Amino acid sequence: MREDMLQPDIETMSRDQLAGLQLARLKEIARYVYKRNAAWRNRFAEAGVAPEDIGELSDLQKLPMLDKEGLRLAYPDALLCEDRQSIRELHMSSGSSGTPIAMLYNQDDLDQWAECMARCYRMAGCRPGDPIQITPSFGLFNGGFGMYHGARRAGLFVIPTGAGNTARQIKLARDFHTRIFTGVVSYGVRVIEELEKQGFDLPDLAIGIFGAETFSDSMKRRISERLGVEAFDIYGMTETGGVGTLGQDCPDHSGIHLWEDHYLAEIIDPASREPVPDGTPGELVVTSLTRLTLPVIRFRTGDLTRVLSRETCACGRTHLRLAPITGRVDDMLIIKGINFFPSQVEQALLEIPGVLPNYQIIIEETHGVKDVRINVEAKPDVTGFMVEKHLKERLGFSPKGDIFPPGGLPRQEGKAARVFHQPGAE
Ligand code: DLL
Repeated sequence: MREDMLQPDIETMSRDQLAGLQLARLKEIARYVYKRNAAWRNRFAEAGVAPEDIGELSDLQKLPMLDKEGLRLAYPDALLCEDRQSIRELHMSSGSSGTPIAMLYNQDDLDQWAECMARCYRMAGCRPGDPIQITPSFGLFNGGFGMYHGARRAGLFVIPTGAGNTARQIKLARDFHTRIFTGVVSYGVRVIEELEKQGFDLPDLAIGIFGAETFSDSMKRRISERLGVEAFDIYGMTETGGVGTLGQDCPDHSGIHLWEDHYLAEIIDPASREPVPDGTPGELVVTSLTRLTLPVIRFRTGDLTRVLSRETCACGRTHLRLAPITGRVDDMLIIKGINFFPSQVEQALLEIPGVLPNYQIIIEETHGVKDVRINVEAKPDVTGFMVEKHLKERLGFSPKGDIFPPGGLPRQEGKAARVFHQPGAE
């Protein structure tokens, strides 16, 4: 019995077996959506394809892609493939641009979600009875409930604190010997601040599971060291069924294992929409093979990553590994001809000793010319010159900005907004 695997047979299945399973499931899900939903039939018809045209895995490319806009237009339930009576839960993305995206679940979908999440927990070293503190919010955001469903499946002792009230979170973690701490990445930073303020640590903590935001290597290092945990990067999104559905890194920390029996991954060039070879960065496109109420086929996630490896991992798992998500296709900033992602700014900032993981990237526009200011919190011995010099070395340009004392920048609940556009600058 391997304690670190929930389903060893599936998690270590040979690549050939996995491909066979994926093909069978792809054919099935194509037939299923076609039979169950008129909007899916129309989508297939517009692309000139029918479920019978899927003979091998590469035929996936004949199927039409679905993007966020398509899902927004389908709000609340135009792509529903199950009977209304069988629906058991709703989650929704907050949707920065107006109409949200809704995800509906029947019992099988909830079980599938719990299974994916529980695999992540076991992979991170969580064992039945371990106290787990779940700090993402419980509500329409999928983070809290997804981690809850998975923790029940994995037999953990659930402490469902939800978001906020950091002082109380720490008290509970001490009183109930929390071993596993979960949250959105920026909340890990909040907890560290509070611990430093209170002047103690949490000796029982061993595992930190964070996600929902880009998680640079420097941030991982900080969180691991200061919180005294092994930090794991968990991935998922509303559209694929929520947190953990797309996997997590294992103790080898050599990429995010994507649960390939449940999801088919493609990486495309976002401009041409053509597939790119393994190792080349691009946009992740995902097909859910086993979800029933609102399956997605060739969903353009907007997330940038690359396939790191399809070889068997040191942990024994065969499911492919993705690079940590570097950002979203539409996050890329172009300032004075230089392209960069907010995650690169974070990585560079945190390499400077004394700089704290709270920052703002402010895009300003004067007479049609864009410029960027980077405000950051830092300890008193950090100077503006040090920050500018390091950013120049790492990013190729030297943004202006201010240094704030620890706690000087505003705090946010939930996912942290890092990029702000000043009026007039778009
Ligand atoms: O953020 C699910 C989640 C909750 C993941 C808690 C991990 C922990 P959404 O609100 O739908 O769902 O946002 C999904 O967040 O497309 C990515 O852009 C980003 N994201 C999620 N996980 C990661 C990660 C949840 N590990 C969107 N690294 C996704 C980087 C992530 N970005």
